[in-house]
Amino acid sequence: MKITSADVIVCSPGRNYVTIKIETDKGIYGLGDATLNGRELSVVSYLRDHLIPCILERDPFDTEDIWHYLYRGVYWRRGAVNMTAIGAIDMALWDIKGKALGVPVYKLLGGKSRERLLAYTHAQGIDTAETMEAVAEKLEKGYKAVRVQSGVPGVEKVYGVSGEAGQYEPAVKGNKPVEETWDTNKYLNYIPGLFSKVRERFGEEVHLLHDSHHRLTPIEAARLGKELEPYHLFWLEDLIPAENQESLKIVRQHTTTPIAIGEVFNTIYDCQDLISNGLVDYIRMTIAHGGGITPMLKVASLAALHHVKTGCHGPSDLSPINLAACLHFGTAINNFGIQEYMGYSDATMEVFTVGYSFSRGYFNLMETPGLGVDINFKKAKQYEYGPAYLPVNRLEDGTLYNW
Ligand code: GCO
Ligand code: MG
Repeated sequence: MKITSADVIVCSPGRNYVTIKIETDKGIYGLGDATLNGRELSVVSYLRDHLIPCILERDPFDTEDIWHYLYRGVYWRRGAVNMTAIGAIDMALWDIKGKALGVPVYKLLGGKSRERLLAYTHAQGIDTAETMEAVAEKLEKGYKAVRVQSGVPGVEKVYGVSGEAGQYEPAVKGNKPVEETWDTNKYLNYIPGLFSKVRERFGEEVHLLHDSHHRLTPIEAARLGKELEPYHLFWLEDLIPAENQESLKIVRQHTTTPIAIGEVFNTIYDCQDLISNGLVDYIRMTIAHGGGITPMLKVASLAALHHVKTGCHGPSDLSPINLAACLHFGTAINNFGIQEYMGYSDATMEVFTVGYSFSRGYFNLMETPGLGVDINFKKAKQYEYGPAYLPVNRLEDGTLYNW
């Protein structure tokens, strides 16, 4: 079998998505998600101008060699744009392999390690009262795990809280980022009270998660972890920015609240110290941004050695193709932890058809060959791309901060 051509589709059904379609001489094609929120077109150009020409004529079954060819071939290793592009190709090649053999991709990765996959969703509100209602609504829908985010009184806009009712979407269409504001002190004073009320009302059984979105210093993160201990969180996510990983030791020394990190990582080298030094409990890398299924199997193996489980990033700013790839991966590995799931807009689901189902807090994979996802080109064309940016964040005195 040979790769004969490939193209990149950019569409915006509710939000921007980038998809690669790789064709073969056997009439089988594979799909991969190449979406990098806020920097979409850089991946499009990288794929079209540089990577696609390198994979023509290759046998799509040679995923290991093709991955190394692209990873080492660039010379300038790692980086989000590079690894998202490589990840999309790798995903599409596994899709082709599954379709060619008539089996779902998970069967090629290790087979079935579980019948269904636990997912967590988001609940958010402008304050505790609204957030509690959002949690109640998700529990009524059957979710077993909920990420709880709330606005903080006195802080104008907080990460994870939508301006209007409905789904949280941080990327705003326009030609430059919107600016948000932040106050750590107000946040730290507010969040423990929120979780106390949520536990009191909803009991111990529901898994609760929270995302600090890279906004704390190590000692502030330690305080939050410690103060949240009585509420037994499933995880606290991205407490501190991930560049200075040594500093997670301070957090670890002070709290038993489980820690999740890694949605912005793109290679095993970004997480190897955190994992091997026992500084995280869940690794958040995802298939699209982590360079594909091929390297993520290695991340999962490393994590398994150190009692770390997976918790793949699965926001609605990655397409259902990435979600499907995560589900095949999560079905096949032993140390699957949980899968993020925000749901998708109706427009998105007009464009993509999926081979998974979701019910009462769990995903079930269908036995469709390959990744089990498809894209409707005619529909996709109706939703035109427009530039969108993630926000930047400033402290109340105007200092630029982490978003
Ligand atoms: C999450 C993430 C997202 C990111 C978004 C950026 O935990 O789901 O933090 O909300 O902010 O994916 O594009
Ligand atoms: Mg996050």
